[in-house]
Amino acid sequence: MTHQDELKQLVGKAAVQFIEDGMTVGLGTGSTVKFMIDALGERVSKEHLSIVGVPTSDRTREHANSLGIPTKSLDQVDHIDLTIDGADQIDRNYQGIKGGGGAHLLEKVVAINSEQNMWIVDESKMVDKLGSFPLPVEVVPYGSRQLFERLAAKGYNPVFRTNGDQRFTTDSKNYVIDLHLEQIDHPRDLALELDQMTGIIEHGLFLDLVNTVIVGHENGPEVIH
Ligand code: ABF
Repeated sequence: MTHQDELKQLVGKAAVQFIEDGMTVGLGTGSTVKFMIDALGERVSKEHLSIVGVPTSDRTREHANSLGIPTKSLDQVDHIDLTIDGADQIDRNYQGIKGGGGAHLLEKVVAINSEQNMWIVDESKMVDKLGSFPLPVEVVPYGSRQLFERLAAKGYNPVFRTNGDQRFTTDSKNYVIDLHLEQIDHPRDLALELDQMTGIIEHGLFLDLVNTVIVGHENGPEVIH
């Protein structure tokens, strides 16, 4: 296991301690969350913890179910107590970039329907400014080439995400365009601009959404509220 994976496992296990019996828990997507779900599966089987998971991707649902964690879709529950998810970058204002795994649309849908949101990351994700990680944008396939050209004309350095020699498609069967911006000085302005571009379904700027961040360090998990 790499050092980064050790830190991911550390925060995954730390996060599971915040889950109480009877909770409805949003389950994020990504390799850090995988460690969290592994730890949650142990608590469910050993402590007979009674929880319901609301997954943010097909792969998370399959992983949770394989460990005996019951799951329901968002529309089958009346609320979510706590969502635990990963992130690609978090800045000093606890604004985030998510979507490196292509799941940010359903992650954001689950997040805005959660009473509490927690991000679990290894320390490499903490940055001064967002942007060195390409900003994922989920787009409608029909007209995506025209949208790509509009983003290029804005100087946003768009790249269609691929999966081998095919276009990458999300669980919702949409495409992802990654914007190579290097540095995002005004995340709110950019979010507003992207929100208004027809054809863009959702971008990976997660602003004013997180309540708690657990950062994995060599000397242990740091819990930031
Ligand atoms: C997920 O967590 C995605 O939004 C993001 O890309 C990912 C981070 O990936 P990892 O935990 O594998 O570093 O929520």
